[in-house]
Amino acid sequence: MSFTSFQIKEKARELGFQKIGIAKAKECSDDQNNLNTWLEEERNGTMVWINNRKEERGNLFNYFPEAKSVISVGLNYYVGKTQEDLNADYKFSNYAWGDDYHKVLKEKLFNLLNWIKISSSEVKGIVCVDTAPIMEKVWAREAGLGWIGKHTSLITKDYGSWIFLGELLLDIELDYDPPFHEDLCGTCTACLDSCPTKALESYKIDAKKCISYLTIEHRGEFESSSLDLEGWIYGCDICQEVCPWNKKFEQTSDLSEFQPREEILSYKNNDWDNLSVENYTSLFKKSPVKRTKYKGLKRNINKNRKDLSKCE
Ligand code: B12
Ligand code: SF4
Ligand code: SF4
Repeated sequence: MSFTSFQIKEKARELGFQKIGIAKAKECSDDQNNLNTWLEEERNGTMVWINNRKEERGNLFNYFPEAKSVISVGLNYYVGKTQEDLNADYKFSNYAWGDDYHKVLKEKLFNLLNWIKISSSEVKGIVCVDTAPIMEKVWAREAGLGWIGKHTSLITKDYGSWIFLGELLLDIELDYDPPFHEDLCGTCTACLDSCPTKALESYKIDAKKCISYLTIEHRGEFESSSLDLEGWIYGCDICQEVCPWNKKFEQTSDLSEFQPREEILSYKNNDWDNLSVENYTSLFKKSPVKRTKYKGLKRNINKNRKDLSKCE
């Protein structure tokens, strides 16, 4: 092998990742138990795809039997703006203001894999970003990037939790980083106290109650008429906005792909209320918002519109 762990990290940094760590591939039985209990308690709602591949998600070797190393990377997406910078009363999660992160991270990770293959063409690797059946936050923790907070997202000491995660799984041994086994949440409960739908218990989420799930993953009409989306038409950032680690350590990314699309900043309530299929299609080209489809986004806008009109 003609490269070292150090050189892989240098290359990953050159590709733009702020956080990089390497974990030894292994079974993580406590995390697997947490996943299984979470599923037994039906906290996944209608996300049956988590249950369908739980054997792989809970044990990396069921997904990639030859795995030896997990290169975990983090890409900062905080762009220095908040919901206050949007012109509408509607709120729109900052992770979806720009281009689809799946594509952005995958491109960089494939670049890294191809670079490795130049010197060792026989190396087998798998690029993962979000959709692969693995527990990304667990691997980020094992690779030393940070800890899983009470709001269940991965927090880093230098960028807070505003980072996307991705992995390159390899069938070769490398030098490993120490896992991040500290829990720096301490006695703080800001996220638990601020979640408007009480979706969070310490370190555990009930996705069915989470506004992010309801506005992105849930299909069809909302069952409860008393549901309040608190103005969010796509995703929800509250538990991250209130986290002291974000308030103190968030750093602004100048990555062009993650900068907010002009319309997201400038649209008024009226523009969202009258969003046409054509506007939707052009505005959300290459964006993660495509996941809800026009119908889903429209449903979210209408639900919030009814709540807003009650306050007028
Ligand atoms: C399903 C999913 C969701 C679901 C469920 C969220 C969740 N926390 O599980 C919904 C739709 C709600 C969601 C929302 C969001 N998501 Co999401 N999501 C995922 C996905 C695809 C799988 C997560 C999963 O497997 N969940 C099942 C649970 C059981 O697994 P887990 O959370 O990893 O399990 C740990 C903890 O939950 C905890 N735990 C669970 N049960 C128990 C029990 C006990 C006793 C203890 C102590 C601990 C504990 O420990 C587990 C490990 O041991 C990942 C990508 C991936 N492949 O991992 C992205 C991912 C987690 N999402 C991401 C993002 C950005 C979001 C949002 C911020 C988007 C938004 N702004 O709207 C929100 C955040 C909401 C929140 N508070 O978590 C990022 C998070 C990046 C980061 N820094 O952590 C990921 C990693 C995608 C990526 N590639 O960047 N998401
Ligand atoms: S994303 Fe919003 S609804 Fe979901 S757990 Fe966090 S604060 Fe609660
Ligand atoms: S708000 Fe407090 S408890 Fe919640 S994740 Fe951040 S530090 Fe941890």
